Amino acid sequence: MNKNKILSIFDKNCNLDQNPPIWFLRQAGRHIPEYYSIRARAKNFIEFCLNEDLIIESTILPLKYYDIDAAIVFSDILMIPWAMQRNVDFIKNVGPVMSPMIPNETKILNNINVCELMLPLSKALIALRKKIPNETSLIGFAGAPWTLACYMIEGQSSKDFLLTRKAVWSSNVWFKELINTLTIYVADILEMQANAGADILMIFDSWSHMIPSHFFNDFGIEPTRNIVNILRKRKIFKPVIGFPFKAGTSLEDYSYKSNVDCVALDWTVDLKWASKNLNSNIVLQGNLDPASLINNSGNLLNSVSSILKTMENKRFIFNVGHGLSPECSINNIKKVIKFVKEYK
Ligand code: 1CP
Repeated sequence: MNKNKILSIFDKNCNLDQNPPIWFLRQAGRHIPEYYSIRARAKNFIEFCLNEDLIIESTILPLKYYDIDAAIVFSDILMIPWAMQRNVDFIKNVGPVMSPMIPNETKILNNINVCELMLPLSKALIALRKKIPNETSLIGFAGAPWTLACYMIEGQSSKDFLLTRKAVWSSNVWFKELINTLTIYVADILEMQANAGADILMIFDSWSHMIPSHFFNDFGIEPTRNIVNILRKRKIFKPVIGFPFKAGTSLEDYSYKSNVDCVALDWTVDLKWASKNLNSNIVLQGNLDPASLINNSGNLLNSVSSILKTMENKRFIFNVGHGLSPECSINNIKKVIKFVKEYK
């Protein structure tokens, strides 16, 4: 049996009579006080994501606090738009901003060596794989093409991503070209991370709920399937986790057609529904509401217990249904980990 607890879950013949492995989305960030002193050592957030030593320190940080089964490498999905010269900046209390792409007018740069520009990420992963225990999975990641296109067209986050949705309908050829270019870059950066030592790859489609349903297959499922297929052609056979955030009933199609090995579920998904309707040949991950970790109302462990019960004897990775927020309490997280590890 594979000693690496999360990797073992991807084996169809794995022993299901054990507690599920556990890690947390955005575990390396702002809820841990030391994070702020690591971040303060970089001139800005981009420099942070390009500094090998700082990437290593922040990736390892949650392992010092928690008995968890994975480390997710510190980076950001917006490093690809940065590599595509979109002038990405992270502004305090605002979030990410960049030069917006004007549909049909902005040239799509399709000859960029994103891997070369993100070499410190690769170097950090090589060092991290040696530093962390063999039992702990190292996770590499990228944003899905749709979500990256959303930020690149709006130039920032948005409530409804109207400019992007308009581009889908009115500038469909240009939009498809953007998605196809991003697909290649995401595959490149995931391949680089796998070759540098990432055991598992994750694709975040954080704005998949903004895709008009008419286009969910074209822009939610197809690009992910293409990325997985490119990786397999390039002989990268490491498991891929897809996270189509709040995709609702489209999760069903996604689970069968996107070729991912695991679907991460957000906190709105009913796990009973998911177990019944999603592809039973793949692993599921999720889906505790991260808000339950802010103030412990007493319902926290009931909710954890109900997740464990529903997913008992299934290939499942315990996680939150979205990233930890700065208010999440270290003590609550520790309580959840203890409960999951001692469940059986
Ligand atoms: O898990 C980890 O801690 C590893 C690092 C990580 C990951 C996986 C960071 C560091 N970002 C991400 C992914 C990411 N980045 C996503 C996908 C996951 C999700 O939906 O949350 C998204 C949408 C982004 C874009 C982004 N970067 C935002 C969201 C803005 C919005 O649209 O609402 C923000 C605030 C950032 C900055 C950022 N990236 C990472 C951290 C720790 C931070 C906060 C920066 C800081 O204030 O220190």
